Amino acid sequence: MSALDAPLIVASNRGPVSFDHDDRGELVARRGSGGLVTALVGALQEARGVWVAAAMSDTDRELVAGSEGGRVDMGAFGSTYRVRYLDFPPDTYDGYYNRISNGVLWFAHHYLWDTARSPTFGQEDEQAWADYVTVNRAFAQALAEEGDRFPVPPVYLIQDYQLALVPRLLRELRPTALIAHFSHTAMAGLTYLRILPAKIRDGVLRGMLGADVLGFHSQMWAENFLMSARSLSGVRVDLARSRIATDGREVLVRIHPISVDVGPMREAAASPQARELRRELNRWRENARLILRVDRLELTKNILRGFQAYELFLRRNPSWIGRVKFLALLSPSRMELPEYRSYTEECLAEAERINREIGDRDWLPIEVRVKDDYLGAIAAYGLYDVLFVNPVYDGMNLVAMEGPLLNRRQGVLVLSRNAGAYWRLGRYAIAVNPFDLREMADALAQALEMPQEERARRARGLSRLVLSNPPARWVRAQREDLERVRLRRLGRPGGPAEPPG
Ligand code: GDG
Repeated sequence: MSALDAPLIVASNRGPVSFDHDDRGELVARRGSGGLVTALVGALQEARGVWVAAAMSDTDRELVAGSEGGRVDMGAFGSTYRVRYLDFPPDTYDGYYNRISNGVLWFAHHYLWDTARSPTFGQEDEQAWADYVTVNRAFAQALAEEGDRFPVPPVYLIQDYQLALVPRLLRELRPTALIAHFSHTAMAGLTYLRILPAKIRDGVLRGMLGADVLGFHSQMWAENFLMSARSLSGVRVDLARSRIATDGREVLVRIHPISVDVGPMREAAASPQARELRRELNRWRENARLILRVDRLELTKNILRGFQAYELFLRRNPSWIGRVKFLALLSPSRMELPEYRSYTEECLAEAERINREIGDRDWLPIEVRVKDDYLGAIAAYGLYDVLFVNPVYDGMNLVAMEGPLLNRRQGVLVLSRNAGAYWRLGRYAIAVNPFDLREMADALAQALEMPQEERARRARGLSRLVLSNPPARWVRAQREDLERVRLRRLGRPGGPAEPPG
């Protein structure tokens, strides 16, 4: 059966829905937002597939306890796919998720360490790595079992850095399986990855190489992976064709930028609650122009330098004092990690200092709102004059895509060159080096002072580019890659036409 129509099995750390009890005690399923969930759930519905994920909440765990093998049929919630939950002891999950995934791999892929002082690897990391391997192995085992339940071989779409070992572990269990792995994050270059203990570095790279297809959001990350793979023994890398030969197999390295789902976002933006939120924001902004940022409170998002760049902009362009406001909508994230707690404090203190030094009784230059408020973000997208997206490194960055779709003021996008989104949207944005305060300050000035016609041209270009890549295409492209692999294995090269690049 063609990989385009084969049953679909998805694996990710977090599942597509979160279960909860409503006021009457009934179980309800809430679907996650974002292009990834939309694209994959759409494809799973069509294929009546399975999504394998870790149980997160107590309600997830209740479901696991009351179900056969952790399998939840989403039919009861109006969907046609199944979720299989894996339940891990808290200590094991902590080692796998907080310590290795978020504390080591996330830091490595986004160049987050201050290398004069950190990291130092020791005994504790050995245990945490063992936990990471245990969880990845359990995922691989569950995926193999789920695959066996279909009458024909499925295709596997494995998501992200938390499950980097799954392709290899699944390959060991099912040598002919069709496996794609997608990295939503940035991918660091080889010299930086060499910070990692060899066991972790090689484990991750060889783990990923168990797949047939490795997907990335941008060329920067794909190239970094190819160069790192070249350092492994027994691996041959064809840079020009973006292919890797290993273990008698071929691995394709592909670029498939994800997108956002415009329909539900526009619906949410048109809701009475969003309208009310916009009215409130308009009252708050008064006649000032609005610079907006929307981020998880996350080290990679470069919030601190963002405030400092804005301060520099105000100091160098005093005519803007009192005429512009910077709204930072920040949703709390990973507060289990000390680095995130102290970063949050630093960001808040810096905003306060700037307000104290530059603001006065009638005008404060920065407003920071720290809360989980997706609708608030959707509402604010409508109103910005400048959307400031300056991550130090970012796999893609969905905010850079969502803003232009919902904005009503022909707002300008200021975008870091180190965001995957730059690879797609860069020509219509003002590009910045996220470490260079001066360049970011100048970009803010340029954005605020840009002539109307130029703003309109860029805003049109951005929304056209985003709309031209619906989320379903992202899944389809990965299936097409797997179909090429399947045909090649059968000795029948060809299949879906290969896209350029
Ligand atoms: C990874 C990669 C890659 C905003 N406020 C709230 C909220 N949002 C939504 C936004 C947007 C999403 O969260 C954040 O998008 P990012 O792209 O910044 O995502 P990351 O979390 O860093 O995720 C990233 C992405 O995967 C997809 O492949 O683009 O590079 O790092 O949709 O509108 N969501 C909730 N509460 C809020 O207050 N729940």
